[in-house]
Amino acid sequence: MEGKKYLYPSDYMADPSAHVFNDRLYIYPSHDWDAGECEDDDGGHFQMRDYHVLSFDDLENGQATDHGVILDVDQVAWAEKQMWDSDVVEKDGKYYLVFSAKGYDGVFRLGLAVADKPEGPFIPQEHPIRGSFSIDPCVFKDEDGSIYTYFGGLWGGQLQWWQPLAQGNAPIPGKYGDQNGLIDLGPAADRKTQIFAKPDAPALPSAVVKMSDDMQFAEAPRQVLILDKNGEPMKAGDPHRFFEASWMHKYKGKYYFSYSTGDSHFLCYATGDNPYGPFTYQGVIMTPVVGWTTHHAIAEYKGKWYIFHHDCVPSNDKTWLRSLKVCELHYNEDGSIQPIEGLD
Ligand code: FUB
Repeated sequence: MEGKKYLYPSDYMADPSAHVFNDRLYIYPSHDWDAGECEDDDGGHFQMRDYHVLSFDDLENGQATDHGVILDVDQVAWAEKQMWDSDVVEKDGKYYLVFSAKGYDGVFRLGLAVADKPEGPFIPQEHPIRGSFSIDPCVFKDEDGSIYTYFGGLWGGQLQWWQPLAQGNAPIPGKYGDQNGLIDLGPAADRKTQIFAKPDAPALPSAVVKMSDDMQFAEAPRQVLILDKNGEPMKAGDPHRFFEASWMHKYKGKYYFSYSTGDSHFLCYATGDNPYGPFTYQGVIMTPVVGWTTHHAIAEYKGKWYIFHHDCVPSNDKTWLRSLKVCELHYNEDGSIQPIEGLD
């Protein structure tokens, strides 16, 4: 594939998850629209209400098929708004959509909806996944059939409310105790210059959890530890630390955990030898794109590897109106990923 291609120019969509089901490529994006909300550091301008699914049988030369709305916020009893990133996994012939949404209590949780086909319709469960929190699920099925969900996102994604994970499920909004190496955020208007952890403290980790047969959490979520090349936990002040948008894929037996660095706008990756990690930081996959957020998925289709992501070029940099894009992903002989220029 030469260069990059916009996947669906006729609508604003973002946060792609990509999977091949029955030889067809499916993209599960967030569905952006202009809700007229002011931009803020908690993502209040991302007021998505529904999900569509797109599919392709010829990614490079063909057009996307839009299968229409597969789930609307009004169908989900527990969710009030903000249908953010989602992912889909196949298990025993059923398709499970795991999605992020904000409940009536103002807390982001992960929801579950089930379908008989990859293109839906998806029937939501009445309650969020037990013990879930924060945003941006990536549901990864390993070769032995075990399913893991990676999730979490800082700032508006509320991951900082749930540190340390071992303390149970009660959120602690507004509290950033020193014992965790965290500092108080102060008023929202000041946030741009602040971070949630002291720069030389370990970066706040995302979470991974094994799923049970009924696609609930089979265990307490574990921290996803990213180590630097010296084997030390990556620091909160490192511009390559985790922020949101987890993705997991496997290449030549290695586990590749990739993510967005949020306020420093990179897509980065770390590798490990099992699904729980720890993962060792390897480098940047994509430099910043036009638009504040960057978010991706990596999948193999018809013998080639691709990265799916979004940018805000078509909307003239309106950060809440993003467009899906794809290009090829290339590995070096040693398994490292060749970095991609985000502005191309
Ligand atoms: O789409 C809303 C949020 O923006 C996602 O959850 C993040 O990953 C970022 O792309």
